[in-house]
Amino acid sequence: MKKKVALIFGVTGQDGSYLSKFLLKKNYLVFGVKRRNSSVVTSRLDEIYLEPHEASNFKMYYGDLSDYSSIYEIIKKINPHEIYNLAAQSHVAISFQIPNYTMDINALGATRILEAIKNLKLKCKFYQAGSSEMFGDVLEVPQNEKTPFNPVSPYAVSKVSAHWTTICYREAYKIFASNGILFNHESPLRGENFVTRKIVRALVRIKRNKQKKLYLGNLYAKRDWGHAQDYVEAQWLILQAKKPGDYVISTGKQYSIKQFVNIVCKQLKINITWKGKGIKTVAYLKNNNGKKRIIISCDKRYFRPHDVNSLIGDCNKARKELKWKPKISLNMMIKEMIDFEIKNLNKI
Ligand code: NAP
Ligand code: F7E
Repeated sequence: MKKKVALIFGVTGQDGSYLSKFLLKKNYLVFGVKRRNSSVVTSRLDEIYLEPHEASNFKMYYGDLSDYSSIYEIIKKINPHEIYNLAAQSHVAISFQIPNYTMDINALGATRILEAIKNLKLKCKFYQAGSSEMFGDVLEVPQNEKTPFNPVSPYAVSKVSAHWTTICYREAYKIFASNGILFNHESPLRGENFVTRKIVRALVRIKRNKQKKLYLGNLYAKRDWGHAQDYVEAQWLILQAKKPGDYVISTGKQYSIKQFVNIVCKQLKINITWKGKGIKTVAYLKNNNGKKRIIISCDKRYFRPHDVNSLIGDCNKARKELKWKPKISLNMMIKEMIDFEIKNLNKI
């Protein structure tokens, strides 16, 4: 039987690497699009890309979501069955510093892919990586597909634009175009400046006396965290549904950043005590001689002009229609993240 062909924009990112491995296991031929960087950024794909050869089921092309001609030519050449748009300027705090770029890549980038599909008159299916950040200052608890969006960052506004463009092309041109509305998902391959990876990495290093302190921002924000491995399965299932649609993907459980720190400390057997409020909150360790050492403080650099305080998803539609459910618990994920950081430290 002829292999199914998938094209992934954002293949070098966290989800891109998990999705590539997932699709290769399903016997797909996988093409990834990477942008030009001054240094090599394919480390997340080492397992499948280190020795590229003609017979490989995984290949990469250079392209950029800011460049319509590259997108058009790659899609034309590959003629994929499925396109996954995972490419984005995905950091919410940074979107306040580079709002025009964020809009260009996240909002117009999705439009450029959909325009190419339309202009080439392709029958392929399209997945758009939407985000729980679109719910912003939430208007309903928990959030589902019918909850109105209320975005509060340039990142969230750009994702709302891509979400509606996807629906627009689905309805106007009958393209099989679907939106995932994914809540936060993490893994050992998460970018180092997202809060979960930053916390795990720092606390492992503090435990090993390789770092003195961890500086964080808003400790009281709450998130619904899942594992990227479970969430890429949902991305694939969304494109296997009979009809295109929009799906919330979440765990339905919520923790604050402070609670996340507590779980990591418990697993690492770091005995901390919290003190103070707001930006003055600190966590300290007591030495054997009774002396206190502060290991976590807040720093205003890590606060956002407008933060999303509380997110929790209701993924009943995905559970019923896609038969999807999260398999990896927060505790299991944190253990995997800790083990990965320890392995990294041992290599040095
Ligand atoms: P990520 O690790 O930041 O990966 C983003 C990918 O986009 C990287 O491969 C990056 O390339 C690529 N990219 C950035 N700008 C590009 C451009 N101009 N042209 C082409 N490629 C570009 O993000 P992720 O966590 O895997 O998330 C995947 C997608 O889901 C993103 O769209 C994100 O906004 C969305 N999302 C993520 C979450 C989450 O919790 N992870 C939740 C909801 C939605 P480089 O490697 O060169 O930087
Ligand atoms: O922040 C707070 C911060 O950057 C989570 C992206 O994948 O998920 C991600 O966006 C929370 C926020 O993720 C620090 O203020 C405290 O309230 O890990 P984050 P995010 O902003 O939720 C959504 C669903 C996406 O779509 C995005 O692409 O943690 N926080 N202290 C901190 N955050 C960071 N980064 N660094 C801190 O020091």
